[in-house]
Amino acid sequence: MMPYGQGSPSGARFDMLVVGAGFAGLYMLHRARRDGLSVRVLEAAGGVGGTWYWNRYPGARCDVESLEYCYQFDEALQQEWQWSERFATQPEILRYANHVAERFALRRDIRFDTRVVAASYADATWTVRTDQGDEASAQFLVMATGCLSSANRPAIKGLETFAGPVYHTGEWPHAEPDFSGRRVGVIGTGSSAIQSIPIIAQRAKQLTVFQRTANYTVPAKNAPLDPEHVARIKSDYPAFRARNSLQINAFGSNMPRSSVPARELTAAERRAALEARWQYGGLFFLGAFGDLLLDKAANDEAAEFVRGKIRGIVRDPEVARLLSPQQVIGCKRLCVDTDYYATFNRPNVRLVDISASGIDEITPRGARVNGDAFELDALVFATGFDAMTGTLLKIDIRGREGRTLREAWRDGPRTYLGLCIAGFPNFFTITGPGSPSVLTNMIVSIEQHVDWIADCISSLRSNGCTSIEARPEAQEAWVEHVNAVADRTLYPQCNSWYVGANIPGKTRVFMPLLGFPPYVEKCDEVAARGYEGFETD
Ligand code: N01
Repeated sequence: MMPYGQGSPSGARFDMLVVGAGFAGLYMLHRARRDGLSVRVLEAAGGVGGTWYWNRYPGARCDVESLEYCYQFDEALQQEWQWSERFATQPEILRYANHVAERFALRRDIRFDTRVVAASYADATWTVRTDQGDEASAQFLVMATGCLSSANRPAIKGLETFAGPVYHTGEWPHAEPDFSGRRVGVIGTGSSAIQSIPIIAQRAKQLTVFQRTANYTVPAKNAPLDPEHVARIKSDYPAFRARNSLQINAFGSNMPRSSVPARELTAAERRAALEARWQYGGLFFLGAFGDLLLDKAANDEAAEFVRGKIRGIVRDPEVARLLSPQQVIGCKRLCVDTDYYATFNRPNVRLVDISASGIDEITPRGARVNGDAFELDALVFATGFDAMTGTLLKIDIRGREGRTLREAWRDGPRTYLGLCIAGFPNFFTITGPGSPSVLTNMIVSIEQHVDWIADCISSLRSNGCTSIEARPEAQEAWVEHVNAVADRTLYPQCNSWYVGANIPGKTRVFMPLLGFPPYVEKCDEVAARGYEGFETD
């Protein structure tokens, strides 16, 4: 049996256990240790990095700019680390995570290759069981398990008969598959597919893309970082960070969302605004109008603009038509690409529309759709994740009186502030459902949550309390608030993973909260009022 970090026997007791050593777990460990707590992190992977450890598929890259997608808790760290490109690649982000682990000597308190399978609460203590067959306990349990960490592997008839290798973008092997001379099939056209398809197309003999729903994607316009731009940002990094934290999504103060609604602009002005943002590249496209995600007419105009771009790029009109999404733009996560649409002009790439009835079956030699056979040597599932709740619900979590999280969340996730759950004392979720999380720069949201949790624990201890738990009525009011905010927008209108629509049978609830600045204000206010909405003991 492996020890829990250095010198800690199995069954050891800590002040805090953290599940996951991605960006959330790493900072939680650092901050709690700094506050004098004994902490252990349990991590299923063989290394740090979380999502950036697992998602090492070709072309994986962040869609938040690298100067923002990094920690700000340590000024020397943010000054010294050198990013090479506007949008960092997965290998570079993983190097950064490893650098942080090294720099702050975090590894000694992380146990790798250890998956938490159960956690239960009794007598102000959480006891956690792992797949290594041992246990550890702590006063506080922090789930730093990520929002997109449970791969969605759809059950397609005959899949087990396929003769070639099968990959999932979210669990990509460390040894890069060799696709040269091979006929590769990619299932799915979300962000992971849209990033990997242009690269796989260059490597494979033939690429077949199975598309259920066409997706909007805008060019990244990625480039090496300009040293003068970097120097400008770094000359006053804290002020840059402060400006970003006032943006609705906690990033992008260099190209803020317009406050002008589309209807107040002329047709030429609207077109110019969309074109400027298309040329600028990245998610900023959705900020072209103040009401782009609020007003259907404004949204339709942006959507049609992108369809026009697709028609201009893709030479075959039928392929262009199939690639043209029809849903509200932005209510599924907007994708950011390099050469995605142009890839469909390549002679070795074909698009198969499976919108009518999916893939009939996988056979040993490929896939069958509508009776047509497609021969394949390798299959790539780019089918996403059981987002936000999947990983938590796979763990047998039991709170007060043995109540399971599965029961508590039977009708969808319910939290107070996305941080705590009624019936589950001393249990925290970093970037949990009901917090801005996936609608923001995740690292900014992670730091805000970690600091809030650490401050909360310090306050409890200085008041001589041993436990804290969300009150049911505060939680209910919060769930209503999250839904009410979403209902004022166009977000709930699509079959997105934000509402759990990608997982058969999952309850439909809009899981993240829109609007970072008011959320931070609310969290600070709750703390300032002596943890309003919580019961302490
Ligand atoms: O997953 P997705 P993803 N048969 O859920 C299809 C983040 N991310 O891994 O739309 C056939 O978006 C599904 O079709 P449909 C980012 O937040 C960020 O690509 O459900 N197809 C869809 O096309 C992102 O949103 C970055 O009809 C099936 C695709 O698979 C999130 O991760 C990069 C199917 C899944 O798309 C998830 O992205 C990558 C089935 N049974 C990811 N089931 C960046 O930072 C599903 N599909 C840039």
